Amino acid sequence: MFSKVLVANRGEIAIRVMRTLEEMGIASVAVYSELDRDALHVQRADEAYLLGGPTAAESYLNIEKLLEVVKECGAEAVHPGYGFLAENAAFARALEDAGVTFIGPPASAIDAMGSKTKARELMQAAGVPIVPGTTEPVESLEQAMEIAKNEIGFPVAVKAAGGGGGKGFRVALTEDKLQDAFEGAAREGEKFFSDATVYLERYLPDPRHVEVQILADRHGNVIHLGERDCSIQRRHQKLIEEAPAPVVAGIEGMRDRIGKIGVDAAKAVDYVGAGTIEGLFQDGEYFFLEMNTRVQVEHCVTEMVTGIDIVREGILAAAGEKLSVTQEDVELKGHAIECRINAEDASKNFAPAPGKIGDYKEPSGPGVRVDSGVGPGGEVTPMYDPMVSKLIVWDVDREHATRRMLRALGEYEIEGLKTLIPFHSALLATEQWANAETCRDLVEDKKWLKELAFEAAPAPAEDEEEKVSQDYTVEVSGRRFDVTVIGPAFGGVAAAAAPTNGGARKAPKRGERKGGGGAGGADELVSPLQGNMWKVLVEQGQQVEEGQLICIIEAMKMENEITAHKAGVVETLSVKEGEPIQSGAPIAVIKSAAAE
Ligand code: MV4
Repeated sequence: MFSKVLVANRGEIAIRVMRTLEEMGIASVAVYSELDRDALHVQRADEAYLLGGPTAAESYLNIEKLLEVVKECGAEAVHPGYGFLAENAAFARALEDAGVTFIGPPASAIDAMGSKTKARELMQAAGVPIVPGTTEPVESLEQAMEIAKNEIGFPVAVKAAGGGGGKGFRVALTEDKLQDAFEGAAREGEKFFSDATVYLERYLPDPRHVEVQILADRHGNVIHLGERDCSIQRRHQKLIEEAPAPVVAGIEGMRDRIGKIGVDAAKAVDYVGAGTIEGLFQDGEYFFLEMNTRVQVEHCVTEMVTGIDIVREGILAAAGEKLSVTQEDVELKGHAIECRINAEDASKNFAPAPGKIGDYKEPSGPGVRVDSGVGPGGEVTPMYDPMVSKLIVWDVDREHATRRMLRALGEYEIEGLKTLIPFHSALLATEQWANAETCRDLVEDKKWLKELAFEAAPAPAEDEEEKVSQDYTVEVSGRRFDVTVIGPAFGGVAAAAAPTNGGARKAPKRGERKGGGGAGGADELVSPLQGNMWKVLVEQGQQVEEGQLICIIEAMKMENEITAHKAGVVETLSVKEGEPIQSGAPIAVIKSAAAE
């Protein structure tokens, strides 16, 4: 077994891994960025090394520096956690070349699952059911149209081959929407993954997100630990996860069937370690979506119902040992729920809400687990993930677990920043949650949110609905960084930073630029963020519907779709493709027919 392991991550997952290392008698090495000098994961480790500047690129994504530190500290293995370099095959290979063990699957498995078309092809060959659609890239819009019309039927999902987790995912409900979906998915694929390749799937209208936890060792043992339901998402960000999945528990033999699908999928890529098969469940059928070749945020709910330490099994497997459990040993007991306690303001469309934590008191008592990355006096910086902690509870069944979660959420005290605690409390108290109703687009559509009476949110003005980004200035070691956090409103929090030359740019306040009953007033559509005008989809004089796509602004490698705030005629169009645009700058003036 290893005697020293470097944890190439930060926050709660770094601490989670270190806890298991300590129990296994293995020394832990932390790495950190300039922003994280005082972070909990640094204090928790036996040794700690500075990687570099505050941005992820300078620190947690800095492969060269990580290899240096690995050599210097003498760790025999590296645990990547999730995010950052966890699914980076080049990093896994570089470690292998340096004679250091990557605690995860072989680089070949990361590669195989990284390309979603390749993964679909492999899975189909292995007898794993995939969502009906193409396994070959779709070359052109014409080809997409032909396949959609003649083979799949509408609605159709267009997905980026390099994608995953909902990035580069578009839906065309009807034929006339296919071009937008095709081009949108390709563009996003190009931006995020430098790969414009897309493929098509039949769009399932009301599925549940069900995933299977897999463990595999180098001795040919591949087992599953049952499934999780992660259907409560917003813009593809999971918010609440539970195990087991209510919809699977209700059907005789279904767990074994889904479990076998997961095991077959893992075997097909010679998987080693802990991994997850993500899939869609609808009308008693299960379809493979993608495999995550890492330990996931929500692995804890499976740990609670199985009693198995997933991180420990992953380390054993990486060290060449056998899993400590067999499939027969795996027994699901009770029910577990996890709420992600993000520093976000649900009443402001989940706007990121980083800041310094004041007083802080975690819930405890029977069946309560809190995996946190910060503590009293700690800081959630806009530079990284906005998660404060994961609150996980266990109880004998779903109803009791729900009550326990509500109790625990009530005990949680976090001063200084807004978190999702009120949102979770409200959601878990609904009848829809109690009935485990299907909930596609639940949070997006505000289908339930409408009924939630949490934290009196001032009704946003019609044109203020989509809070998409927030600007911050972060100062580290005398350098100033302008950071734009693009809210989960656009496919996840992506913090990006660029050093600034002092004079911090100020984001105009919406009220200021729109209020006052000025000439433009409520007709004016302004840019909610700074970026580059990527595509303009309307012309001057054109009639548009409320919600119609007007333009796409590229900012920090994210595509931001700007839609019409009202129906009417585009009287003025102030933007051109390829030009930079400032936050608050006018895009268009849309006059409603009635007002003429
Ligand atoms: C889908 C889908 C419907 N049809 N694919 C992809 C990433 C993950 N976040 C969910 N994804 C979906 N892929 C096809 N062919 C619907 C979703 C989906 C979803 C599924 C179950 C529960 C909640 C969901 C929320 C958003 C999207």
